[in-house]
Amino acid sequence: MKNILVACSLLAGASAHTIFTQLWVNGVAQGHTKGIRVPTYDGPITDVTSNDVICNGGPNPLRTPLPKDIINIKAGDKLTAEWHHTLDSAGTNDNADPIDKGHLGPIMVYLARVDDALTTKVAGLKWFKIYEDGMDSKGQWAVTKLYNNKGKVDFTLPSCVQSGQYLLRAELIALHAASNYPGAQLYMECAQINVTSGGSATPPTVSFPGAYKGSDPGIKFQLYWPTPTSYVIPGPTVFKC
Ligand SMILES: *[C@@H]1O[C@H](CO)[C@@H](O)[C@H](O)[C@H]1NC(C)=O
Ligand SMILES: [Cu+2]
Repeated sequence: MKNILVACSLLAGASAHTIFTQLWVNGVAQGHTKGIRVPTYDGPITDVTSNDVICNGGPNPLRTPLPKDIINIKAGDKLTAEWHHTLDSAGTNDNADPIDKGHLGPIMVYLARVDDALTTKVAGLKWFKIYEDGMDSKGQWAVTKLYNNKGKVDFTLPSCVQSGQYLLRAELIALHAASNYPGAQLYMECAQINVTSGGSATPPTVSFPGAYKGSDPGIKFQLYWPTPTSYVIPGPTVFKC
């Protein structure tokens, strides 16, 4: 019975994906898709070795022309990433907005320094993680909090990060089909930002692709049975000032 229910929920949720569509700075919305490289389709990336895990693309071509806006942020500002089922589902009665409730998993945010936030070259960038949320001790997932908060996730731009331009990569991983690899559904978009009033931090970095492996316990993961009691978020530890 349990297996039948799981199979049905997989079918029902198969296309209820998600897109990071708006960045807020200190509670101020910056505009729907403004400064964010959004895809034309809301599908997942499942190959963690592909360049498509950097800022999406591949099976979900990026909308062109790429945005020309760069969002100004002061180091230490409170940011909010807002996700929606599709580019058009915000404010509709789509019950799979911001995402299908069954797409449980973690949410992470990374930064990579760039000379120009409008750069089209994303291969080879060096990333550090500034936020993560997985599953808490009561079994509540980051995605459930996001769903209950209408797609919004709050985090802080670390106050010691150097001033300059960055790509901000916000990522959600849905684990409902992750018991084998490939199966985990990675959803990520990159926002173009300009950090001011920064410090002098030199965080350790990782590469995309490279930061995740198909065998990582947070990528190949059994979500349903036995009921998980812990979850190891993939990638590096969160950088703290
Ligand atoms: C970044 O912010 C600084 C300080 O306000 C400004 O001088 C610079 O023009 C900005 N760069 C971009 C690309 O917006
Ligand atoms: Cu999906």
